[in-house]
Order: sequence, then C-alpha cells, then structure tokens
Amino acid sequence: MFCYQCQETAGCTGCTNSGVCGKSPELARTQDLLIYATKGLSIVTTALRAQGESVSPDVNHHITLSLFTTITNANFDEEVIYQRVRDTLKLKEALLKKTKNKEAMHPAALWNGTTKEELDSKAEEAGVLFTKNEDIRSLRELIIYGNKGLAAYMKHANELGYDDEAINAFMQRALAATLDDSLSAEALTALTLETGKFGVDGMALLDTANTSTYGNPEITKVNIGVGKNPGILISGHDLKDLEQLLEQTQGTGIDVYTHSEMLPAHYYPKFKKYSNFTGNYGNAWWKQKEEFESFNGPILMTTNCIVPPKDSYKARLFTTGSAGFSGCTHIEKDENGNKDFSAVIEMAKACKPPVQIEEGEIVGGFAHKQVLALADKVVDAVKTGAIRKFFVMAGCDGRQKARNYYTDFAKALPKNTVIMTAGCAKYKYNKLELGEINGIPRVLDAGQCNDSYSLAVIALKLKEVFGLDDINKLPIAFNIAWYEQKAVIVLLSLLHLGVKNIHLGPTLPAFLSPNVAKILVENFGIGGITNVEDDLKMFLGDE
Ligand code: SF4
Ligand code: SF3
Repeated sequence: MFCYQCQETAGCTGCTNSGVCGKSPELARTQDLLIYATKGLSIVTTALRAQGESVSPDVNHHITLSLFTTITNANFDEEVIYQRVRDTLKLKEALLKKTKNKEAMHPAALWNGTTKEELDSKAEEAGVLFTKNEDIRSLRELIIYGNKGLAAYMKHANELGYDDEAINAFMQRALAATLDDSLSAEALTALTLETGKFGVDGMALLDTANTSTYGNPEITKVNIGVGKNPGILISGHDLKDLEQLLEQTQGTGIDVYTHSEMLPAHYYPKFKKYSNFTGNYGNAWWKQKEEFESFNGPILMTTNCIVPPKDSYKARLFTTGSAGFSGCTHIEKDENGNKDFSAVIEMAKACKPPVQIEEGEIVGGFAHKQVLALADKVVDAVKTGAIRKFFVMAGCDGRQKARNYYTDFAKALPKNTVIMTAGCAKYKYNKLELGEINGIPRVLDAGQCNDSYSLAVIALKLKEVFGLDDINKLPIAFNIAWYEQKAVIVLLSLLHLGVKNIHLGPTLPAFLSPNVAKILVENFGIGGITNVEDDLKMFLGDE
C-alpha cells in the first residue's frame, strides 16, 4: 500500500505497511480501486456531457459518495468498498453504451471486472505511485484530495435537497483529468486552482442548505456536562442525520449529545427546540477511545473521523452515510430517503447514563450572519485598537503531540487579538479562559470545517467595510491546522479567494513535491510553522 493523503502519514512521507489511521493494506488497495473506478466513470460522464447529454443526479451522487467514502477515517469496511467498486463499474457499463468515440478513452473508462480476483488484479495501476513523475503525481493527488473534500460538502448539501450541476461536472472533469497523460504540470496547476473556485461554490451551497433548513447559527452557550438520562452520542458532520435522530428520540427519555464536529449543530435555531438535545460530550475525534468508553451509550458516526474502536464499545458504535466499520451496524436510508434509528434508541434505553468528564459551558455560533450582526462593534474595536489582529485558526485536530503548538499559540497570543475558528481544530483552545474584548469573545467559533466559508465571508465583508482593495491588507493572519482532505479543499478555496501567506501545520502535506511546494510558496506565500515564539513575532510583524 501507499497512502499519503493525511497529515499523520507515516514518517511524514507515506504509509506503506499499514495506515497510522488503522487502514489495512487490503482496505487501502480497495480504496485505490474505488478511486480508479470513479475516475473511469468520470471520464465517461465527462464525455457524455461533451456530447450534450445530461448525467443523472443518481450518478452524480454515486460519485460524490464514493469520493467521500475514501476520506481519511470515514470508512474501514472493505466489503462496502468492494461493493461500491462493482456498482461503479455497472453504472459505467450502462453509460458507455451511449458514449461515442470509446476507442480514444483511457483504459480506466473501459475496464470491467466483478470477481475479487479481477478487481484486485487492477490494484497496481490504481495506486498513487503508478504516476512516476513526482510533480505530476503531487498535482494529481492535490486535485483528487481537494475534490474528496468538496465531495464531502456536496454530500451534506445533497442530503438537504441542494445540488449544483456545475460543481458535479467539475468534480468529474477534474477526476478524469488526473488520468490524462497529455496534461502538463502547468495545466494541472491551473486545475488545482480551479478546484479552489469550486470549493468556494460548494461551501457556499452547503452554507445555503444548512442555513435555509436550520436557520442561521447564533451565539449559543453549549453545556459540556451530562444529565441523568441515558444518551446517544452523535458525531461527524451530517446535520440531516442529527435532525432525524432528534425527531425519533422525542418522548423516549433518551438524551442526545454531540461529539467533535457535531458540536456546531447546537448553534442552529432549529435544533434548539429539542429539549433532549443536551450538550457536547468530549473533544476532538482522536479522543474517542476514552470518551466513547465513558459515554456508556450508543454512538452514531455520520461521517469521519472514526478511530478503529476498542472491543469494549464496538457493539455500541453505529455508522451511517459515508461512514463504516466492519462489524459495526450500518444504518441505511429506506426507499423514501429516511433512516430508522430505532436500534440505536433501543440500545440506549438499556445503557447507563454517560459519566461526566467535564462541566460548564462553551460558547460558539459565530458564523457570518451572527458576526456581521456584530459588525459595528467589531469594526469599532479594530479602529480603536482594542482588537489588533484576528487569527484564523481553522481546520482539523489530530493526535500528534506537535499539535500542542496550537494550544500554546492560543495562550501566548496578546490579549488584543481574536481567534476565528472552524472545524475540530477548535478543541485545542475552545476551553481555555481567553476572555473577551468589549464583549466579543476572543475565540469565535463559526462551526464545522466547511464553515471556514463563513470566515471567508466575514473577511470579505471587513475588506469592504474598511474600503480595502486587497483581502491581505486586513489585520488577519492565517495559522491553519490540517489533517484530512476537507482541509485541502478549505485551503484551495482560500487561495482562490486571494488569501496569501497562509501557514499550515503541524507539518506540510507529504503529497506536495518540492517543486509543487515551491509553486505554492512563490505564488501564495504558503508557509509552515516553527515555534510559538518565532511565529508570533512573524505574524504580529514584531521582527
Ligand atoms: Fe496513512 Fe493517513 Fe493514508 Fe491513513 S489516511 S493510510 S494515516 S496517509
Ligand atoms: Fe475534524 Fe476529522 Fe478534519 Fe471537519 S473530524 S475537521 S479531522
């Protein structure tokens, strides 16, 4: 196996024996195959569009879900991935019948197989290392990872009935292009930047889907303690799953708690009407082993990040949507698109209430609408110097010790600075007592990683209010933590919006070859992190 798609990749170069995340070589091979088959299908759909034919939402959504399924820590069930490969090939065969000029197509578009042996024999050509030139490989993978992140956001929008043919067509064109040997490094660089444009569109679509369905996030205090009832812990990013779970738990005596990236659900007005929506339990994804144990009740994973569960709570772990783990119960949609969570609820009834691990409240809900409602206050604070600088510290959390940098950095920031965050990166500092500036908390949590879009909207608005011609003239620094591929699409989207000098940590992606990294440094001022003291001086211009 060879996988280097996430920040925790072995030795900061690539996982080759097994994944640091728990991915086995067999699972890695099957995921590579699924991506290869998805590229083949995308070549066919792109050709059909060029012929003037339309591609059905079912096919678009199949591709989106397949990409999402291969995101780090989303799905560890090899059988599910094999089945998706078979389904992808079946869809492709049907569409190929309508396609002209098949002879000129890449073999990935024409390949077929059904038995495990036939599928496995393709694996070698499907892997990352099949592209020999390291710069071309780096750009291809950057495009693929960006599109995996975009697919995740599209899937959530799709669940709420929102879709966009232009984004679907782009994702498929981009995937097809990663098998096109005629494309130069320059062409692939342009496609990488174009991925960022569609990243902005995808996050905007999801923002519309979420806010139209559940209202605009508002300042909210979230309980981090526990009640006396048994509970269900829901994690991941899918708000539609949460809505259905809340509906089905009404009157059952079961409380619902969020874990990790589901925390921002508490900020939406529509979810506040559920009196059993009790609070947020625990921290970021990587603390699951301790926190799922002490929660006592069933856990529903709606997306990444799953940590391979301990046997002690594995039977309490349920998955749905893109998430999966071999041996855990997976809840599928019925023919009407609804999910039946009664098995989860019944299990909860027989479980003990969660053990309290923290107490108190945390504050969040600073998505664009809420922050813009406070714009006068914010602008005033900047003009009077009460706020010297904003630090966008969005992204992911992870298990590496080096990430303590972000806690230390938050603590060391001068008191006249404000952190703007989104994604599970926030757990490194959202429980510190960092205080307020003129009533504005010093940590503004906009929401999930996709709500980094909100941070961009806020920045663009501030640029307008201050009459600036360049977003980079704002007193905003970007010190972003990344882990998986959603952070890749967030990064590419920020680049598309013209943001420069973004610092990425705790390490730069292993999939950036020296030459591709050089392009990003020279054109966008992308940098890594060093240590808190030196980085603070650099960000504050005190050197
Ligand atoms: Fe390694 Fe990350 Fe790939 Fe898992 S997702 S196999 S940890 S690079
Ligand atoms: Fe976290 Fe997995 Fe990326 Fe949505 S839950 S940000 S790491």
